[in-house]
Parts: sequence; structure tokens; C-alpha cells
Amino acid sequence: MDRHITLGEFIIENQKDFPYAKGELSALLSSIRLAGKVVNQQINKAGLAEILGKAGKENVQGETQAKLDIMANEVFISTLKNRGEICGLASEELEDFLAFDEDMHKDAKYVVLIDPLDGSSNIDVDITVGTIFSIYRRKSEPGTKVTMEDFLQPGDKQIAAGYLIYGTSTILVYTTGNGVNGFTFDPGIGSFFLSHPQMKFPEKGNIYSVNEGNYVHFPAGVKKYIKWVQQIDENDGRPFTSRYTGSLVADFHRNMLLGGIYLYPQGTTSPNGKLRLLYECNPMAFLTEQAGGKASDGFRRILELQPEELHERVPFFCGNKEMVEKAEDFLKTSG
Ligand code: P6P
Repeated sequence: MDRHITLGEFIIENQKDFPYAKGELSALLSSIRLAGKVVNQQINKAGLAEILGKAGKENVQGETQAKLDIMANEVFISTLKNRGEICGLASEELEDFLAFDEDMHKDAKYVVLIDPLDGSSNIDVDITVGTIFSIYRRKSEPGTKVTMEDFLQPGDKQIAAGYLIYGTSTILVYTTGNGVNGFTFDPGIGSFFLSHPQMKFPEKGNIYSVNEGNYVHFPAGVKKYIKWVQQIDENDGRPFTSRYTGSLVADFHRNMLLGGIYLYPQGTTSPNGKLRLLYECNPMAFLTEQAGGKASDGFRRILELQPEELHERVPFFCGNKEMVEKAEDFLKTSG
């Protein structure tokens, strides 16, 4: 059997990938690993621990929060705050960012943005959910209070991004700009082991992931693309297969392994679509490009968009380069 190295060993062996970090990034990724283990354990016993169901509150998105949303948010905040690597954190679940300004954080170089539990509407029906994270170097001077500008950075400034997928197995997938690697959690040992080295989108894909219930609201170009993928053409394997779980992390992970496109287009009821640029689109776009794919808002590269506010939404098309470019062509010609 190949030697499966642990996530910790992998981080140390690849420390050279970020020459300026004196181990902080490694420690930061280790914090995320620890928080992921805790959330994974809570999710796996949610039905028994009476932490399913709604918490009776709404988040800043106006979405009803599940008890596990709140648990996951608290676990990641406390775990990350307890280490001195970050000076601030922004969460999809919180209206404003958190400044960590105790002594231990004053020289911290990084900020973290997180969607602690994405797809949480699926929790109570036992469908896969995930955590998505982004790491940026702060723009403001160390020793000063973290500012909004530290969080409103374009996605191409990310120094690391990744997700945890809590599915049939729990896998941590991340990139620091040197490819994408996946680590599967072995609960018997309590460690993540390298299981998906150098993940890449296959050259061709035949899966499309979109909520077709919104079809009537889509722009003409998206409607034409969806009709196109459903036509018969033996040359390119159409009609393609429709797979949509309601969890971005699950749909993205499957499409990266098997080849596909995920679309959350703009619509008449949601002019900028639903997905959040900072917490979902930027990290997934970084992973996509590192895995040889493409991520756009239908017209512009996601990673070049300049965020104006913490919770702004953008239309999102990501996956196989060829499939995304086909959808973009329909948008360019039909709007
Ligand atoms: P809809 C979850 O809330 C999420 O942000 C993504 O994980 C998922 O792909 C999408 O929204 C589902 O949205 O409108 O199809 O239910």
C-alpha cells in the first residue's frame, strides 16, 4: 500500500511553498483541521444530540439558521481565535467581521473568511454539507487594528483556500497555489491522510449542476445553454447528466472528480444570483483554477472581481474549462 502521509506531514513537507511564512500558515491550516474534526463529530451525531433543526434565528443573509450552522460557526471562530496566526475573521453567518486584538494576535499576518456550514438546509435530511474557507495576508500594518480592506480583497490575493466535505467520508481539500490536494479523515486514528493528490478536472465533463426550478428566471443565454446540454449529440456525449444536491461543496467535489459544471446564474428574482463572492465563489474559484478549470460570473474571471461589501453575491459558473466557456459563449451571444 502506498505510504499515506498525514495532512500534518504534508504541510511540513510543503512548507517551502510559502517561503515567507515562518510556520504560521502551517499552524493556521492545522487549526482548520482541528475545527473540521470537531464539526465532523457534531454532524455525525446531530440526530442523537438534539442539534438538528432550526435555531429560531436568521443570519445576515436572512436565512433561517440551523443549530449546526451556529455550532460550526462557533467552533471555527474559537479554534482560530485560540491560535495567534490571524488578526481577524469574517463569517457568512455574521454581519460584520471579527477583529482579534489580544496581545497574541497583534503581530498576526493573516485573515480568514469562512462559510462554516454550507448547504445547511440539507442537514436535517442527512445530505452532504461542507465548510469553505479562504486565507488572505492582511493589507493593514501588523500591530494595528484589522480593517474592512483586509477582507475586501480580490480572490487572486488568496494565499490558501479549501473546503471540508462531510459526506460518506470527511475530506479536507485545499490549495496554497501549488495544486489541489485532498485528505480523507480516518476517525479510527483521528488523522487526515493524503488520498487525492494533485486533483484536476478531467479534460471532458458531462455533468451539469443547476437548480432548474429557477429556469424561468434565467437569462436567455443560460436557458439556451441548458437546452443545449439536453440535446442528443454522440460526438460530445450529450445529453449531459443533471446532478444537483443543494450543497455547493458536494456538487463541486463530484464535478472536480468526474468532470462537470456548476451554475448559479443571475435571475429576475436574484439579479446577482445567490452565492457569496467572498465566502463561496472566491475559494471555489481558486481551487477550480488550480485544478485546471475555469470560474467566472458568466463574463468576468471571479478571482479578479474587486469586492465592495462583505456579503455581496455574484452569478457563478465554475468547472471544466470547456464547459464553462460554452456557457459563456451562450451568454455572450444571447445575454
Ligand atoms: P438553491 C447553500 O445555501 C448554497 O449556498 C450552496 O451550497 C448551494 O449550491 C445553493 O445555495 C443552493 O441554492 O437556491 O438551489 O437552494
